[in-house]
Amino acid sequence: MSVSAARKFENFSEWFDSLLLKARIVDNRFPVKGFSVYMDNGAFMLDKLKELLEAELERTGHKKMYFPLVTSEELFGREAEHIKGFSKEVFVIDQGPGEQKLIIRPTSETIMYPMFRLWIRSHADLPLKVYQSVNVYRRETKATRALYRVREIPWNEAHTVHEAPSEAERQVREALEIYQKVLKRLGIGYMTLKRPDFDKFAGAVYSIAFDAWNPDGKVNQVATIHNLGRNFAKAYEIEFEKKDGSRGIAYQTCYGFGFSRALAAVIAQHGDDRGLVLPPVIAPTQVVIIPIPFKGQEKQIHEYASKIEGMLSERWRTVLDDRKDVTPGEKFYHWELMGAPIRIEVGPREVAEASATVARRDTLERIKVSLDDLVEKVEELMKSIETNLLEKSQRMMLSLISDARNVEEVKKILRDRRIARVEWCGRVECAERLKEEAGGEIRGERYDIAETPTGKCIVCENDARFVVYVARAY
Ligand code: PR8
Repeated sequence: MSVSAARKFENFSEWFDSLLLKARIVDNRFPVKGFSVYMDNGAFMLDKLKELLEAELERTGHKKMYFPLVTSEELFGREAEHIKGFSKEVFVIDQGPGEQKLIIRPTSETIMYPMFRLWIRSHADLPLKVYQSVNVYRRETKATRALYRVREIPWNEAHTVHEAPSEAERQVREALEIYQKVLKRLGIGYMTLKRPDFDKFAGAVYSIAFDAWNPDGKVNQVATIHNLGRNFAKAYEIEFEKKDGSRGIAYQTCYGFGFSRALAAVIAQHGDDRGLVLPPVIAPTQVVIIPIPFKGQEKQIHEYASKIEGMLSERWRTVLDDRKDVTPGEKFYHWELMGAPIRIEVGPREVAEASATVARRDTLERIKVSLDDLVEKVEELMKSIETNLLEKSQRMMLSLISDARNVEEVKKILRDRRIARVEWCGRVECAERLKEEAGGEIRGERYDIAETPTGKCIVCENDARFVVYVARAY
């Protein structure tokens, strides 16, 4: 059975903005650009994302810490590329005459690394793996948009320090696995791309990004991983005594996961014309029970519904919607909007048969289940919903990619809200021309698979060196 999702593909902005408000995720009417209010369901899901990711970071030996919100101008300026990349994007606190200005963290390298310098003395102190889930602040100049591009950014950042470049490389792969695992639970379809040099993180040797598809054709970068080499370690003097007694400069990585962007991807990729479709792991309500009243049997039906609630609520976030002044039809509509993965209907027939009618939100299929099998069946359906969302989203990701042999074809692909795969010589001038003429950005080459170019750069027609993906982006 297929459920219509036409509206989000036809007019994404309208569909998305109205859903955010109706489903109590974000109220974006606070009158400061880029600063949002996360309402009950939005706040709940951001917390769940954080829990999910932090569990993986803990499992792999990262230590949670909290660092200050501000840095000084001196610390901020130490790594040349970093300050070049961020200086126009920071909020500054003016403390008044005679006092130094403070810089609010746009990311925490310049706050953490001076401390790493104090903590790291010898190879025995390495590796160091630290993380925090906090808000960072960027004075974004592009148009802001709830969840996708905000100025107060809820995220998780992890920072690691190593003895050798091979260990930093291994750390990049560990980070990749951690993020893949979390995104899989959310059923998000994405590509992992190695960003072209001109688009890497300010101060990094190279950057890998997770670009999730979006119904309007713009890709949504939900997370990034950076190999920092020794660029920051040199600027912040992160040195250590090696096993042989000589001094070494440390190697570093950092990686960031945008909670609000991941939430945007969940909403945008899975949602349909009826509203949210949530992966069970973050759904505020996982099971909703709706009694279907019948004259004279109200009491039995209510008791039966309560019994089912008791059976399920230990395991799942369960709500018995026994509001008296709302019809079952209105309740169905409401919980479909809210994206509750499973709905259970109980009326006189279910009471008589000791059964329940179970509907899944992703496909809207309904089945009759006997009470004895209910817990097991719900468990099975939750797993099936998670798998179905992931498979659907991954298929969609692949189906959006088309090969383009020239700039005109790229233009057409982007106009159709799709992603173009092209061959490129690697020169910035060609990337800029492509952006000007076709409106899309070169997002990078695939990191997970090797793709070898066989022809010419689609812009200058010199030999191509990379197979890259071109898309509009948030
Ligand atoms: C780093 N340093 O900073 P990154 N709105 C929503 N999400 C955002 C925004 C925004 N304006 N800007 C960034 N993000 C490195 C890694 C420490 C951690 C989210 O990397 O600049 C995006 O999902 O790439 C982005 O991928 C992530 O933060 C990391 O930001």
